[in-house]
Amino acid sequence: MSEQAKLPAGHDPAVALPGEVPPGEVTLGEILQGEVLPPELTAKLSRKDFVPDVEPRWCPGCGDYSILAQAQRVMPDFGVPRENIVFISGIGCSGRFPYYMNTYGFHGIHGRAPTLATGLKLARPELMVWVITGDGDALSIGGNHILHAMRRNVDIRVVMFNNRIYGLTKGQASPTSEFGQRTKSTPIGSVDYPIHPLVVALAAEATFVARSVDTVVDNLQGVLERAGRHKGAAFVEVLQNCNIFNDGAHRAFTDKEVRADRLLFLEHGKPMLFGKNRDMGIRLNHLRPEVVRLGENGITEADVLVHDEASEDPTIHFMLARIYWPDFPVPVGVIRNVRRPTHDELVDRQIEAAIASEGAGDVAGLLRSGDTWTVE
Ligand SMILES: Cc1ncc(C[n+]2csc(CCOP(=O)(O)OP(=O)(O)O)c2C)c(N)n1
Ligand code: SF4
Ligand SMILES: [Mg+2]
Repeated sequence: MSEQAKLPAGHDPAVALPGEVPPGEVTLGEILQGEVLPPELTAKLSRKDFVPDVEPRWCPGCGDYSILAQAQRVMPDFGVPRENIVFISGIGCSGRFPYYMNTYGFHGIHGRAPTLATGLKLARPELMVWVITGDGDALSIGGNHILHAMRRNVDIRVVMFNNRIYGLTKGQASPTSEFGQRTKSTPIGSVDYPIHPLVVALAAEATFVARSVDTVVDNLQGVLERAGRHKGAAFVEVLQNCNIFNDGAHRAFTDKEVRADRLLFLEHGKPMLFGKNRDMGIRLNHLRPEVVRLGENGITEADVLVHDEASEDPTIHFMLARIYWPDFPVPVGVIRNVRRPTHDELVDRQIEAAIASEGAGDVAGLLRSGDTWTVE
């Protein structure tokens, strides 16, 4: 079904959904720049332009390769010159990503990529800023940082590679490792309950929240493209296989043979149907989600929930972020997509208003004003 579609079915690609920069004649690059760029900068780039002259160093078979390839594929579509794109990462196997993108990049310290990105976006709002992070980087040491970047609606796109393990440090439990999972740091089983990353993103008020899978490449491209066009804080969870330390963590519902029955491909404005025959659906029963089969007990398509990614009320979005295999199919695609003024827009407005009422600032005068002391 929609796995093949880059944008939700029924969605005219020339018309932007709420919260999106419209694809079409005006490129995202022009909008970010606030001006029309000279043609040599907007000349259509290709995937190859984003492939640098270095060989990626991940384990053979790692899911990171596919995420990199899909990101390189969608990047030319934005019409943003490479020198105006920045990938910022923390520490982890995922943290190597900026080296493999032929753009500007910044390999930061553990968990602090959202912080670096916030500063960069504030200083240079015309840049397109991406954050690449892992489940440990984003939700252990960086948990606090990710929350505040999201709640401020900083105009950045966070892509979290979720392999449910610390890969780089060779296999310790992460905040998304399963309860009871045996890892190097939990040899007789983890007694910690895993975090649902998208629930955290929603709770932190992210304005774009989505999930995809490293091996479901069309869906992944579509989600990255939509995240790229979003204006505001975007959080994308990519279910990624670490074939060395947590092989097959997502296999039960992402393998080709089973995914039609076990993934729920979300489409804005469409009923939440899934299954090879599209005869299974999700409905609400006394505020609880429930899997139903069309035709059984008088159930029809009209009973099935219709996905509304643009709803300001996040109740159903929270439900979608929480339901999971084996009790439910795993939702993939865009869960939430709303438009709110971004951090840099609000700061700009504040500065303009302050200058209008107080006049232009004088830093030297400010430093010399009020109480001053001489330290002897
Ligand atoms: C301050 C600090 N603490 C701990 C570490 C060790 N460390 C490096 S990467 C990592 C976890 C990475 O896991 P994750 O974010 O899931 O990335 P993955 O390697 O799985 O892509 C840890 C604990 C560090 N580099 N710096
Ligand atoms: S340790 Fe895992 S996540 Fe890291 S490169 Fe190897 S397979 Fe990928
Ligand atoms: Mg990890």
